[in-house]
Amino acid sequence: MTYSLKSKLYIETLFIHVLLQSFLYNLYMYNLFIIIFIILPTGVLASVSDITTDISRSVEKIISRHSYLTKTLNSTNENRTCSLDTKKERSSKCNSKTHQFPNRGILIEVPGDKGCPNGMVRINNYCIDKYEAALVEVNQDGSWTDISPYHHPKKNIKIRAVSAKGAVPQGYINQIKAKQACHNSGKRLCTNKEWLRACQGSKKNMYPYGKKRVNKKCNGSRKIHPAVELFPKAKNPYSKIQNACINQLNDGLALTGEYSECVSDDGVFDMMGNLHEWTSDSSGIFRGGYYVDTKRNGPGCYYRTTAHDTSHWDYSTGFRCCANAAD
Ligand SMILES: [Ca+2]
Repeated sequence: MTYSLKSKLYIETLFIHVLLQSFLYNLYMYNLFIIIFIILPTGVLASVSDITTDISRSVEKIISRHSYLTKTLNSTNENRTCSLDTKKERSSKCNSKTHQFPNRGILIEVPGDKGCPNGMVRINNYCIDKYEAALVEVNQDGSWTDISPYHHPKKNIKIRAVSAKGAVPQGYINQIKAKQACHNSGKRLCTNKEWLRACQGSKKNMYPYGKKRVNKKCNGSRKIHPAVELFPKAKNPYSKIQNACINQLNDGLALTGEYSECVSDDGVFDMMGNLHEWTSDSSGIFRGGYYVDTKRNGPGCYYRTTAHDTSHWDYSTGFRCCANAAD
């Protein structure tokens, strides 16, 4: 019996051992199965997913950057289009009370000649603006704010003259404001003598471009007076010459430097035509004629208007600045 009992215990122990081994083996295989077919693929997929996500984000960044650049480029082009191609807009949708800002973002002065402030050409011992002046408002921190070139400058703002190519020059200004604008740019208005010398060039020509008049080299022969065109039914259209829409008509006021041959041998543009230009003369003289007429008050550079005092302004009155050369 003793032997049988021992044998029975042995067999039972062996049986339990086999079961346990089998269980452990199955558990091992089960874990192996889980690892091979579930955990590993999930990990791989997760890694692939992470990589895919990273790639997607990179692509999104690239697309976003491209979109930003495209928008910026389009925005720049829109601004430039508004700034440089405004003539159609000028005549078709003009409201005289609306302030337009065609010079936004384009008023860039090139470095001046030796001894001269920016935007200026040197002639002997003085400097003169290369272009008819545009205006900006100077903020307290020294930065600039655009103002409309089609309106007389508002009271109580600090204005500054800018000499830049491709700008709508400032009309609607009297000598008092023009003088302030030059002063705030570290410049001054030109004397009659300085202005005349700059217009005639080193050869003392009658016209900026030479000795004989050549039609259409300068902007000075518009066929219809713009006030008459804008107010055809008015009893006296000439009483409306401060209207902001006048200089926004087609074929009227040109951009600075637009008439590329209207230039002196010193490189000064638009001395004849486009806008009249105030000088420093205390009696109130502006010179050069404007886009309707460059003959009535004298030929070419000798055109001078003395009919108004220094507080007068209308659509045709502009200016440019001079300065003493630094050495
Ligand atoms: Ca002019």
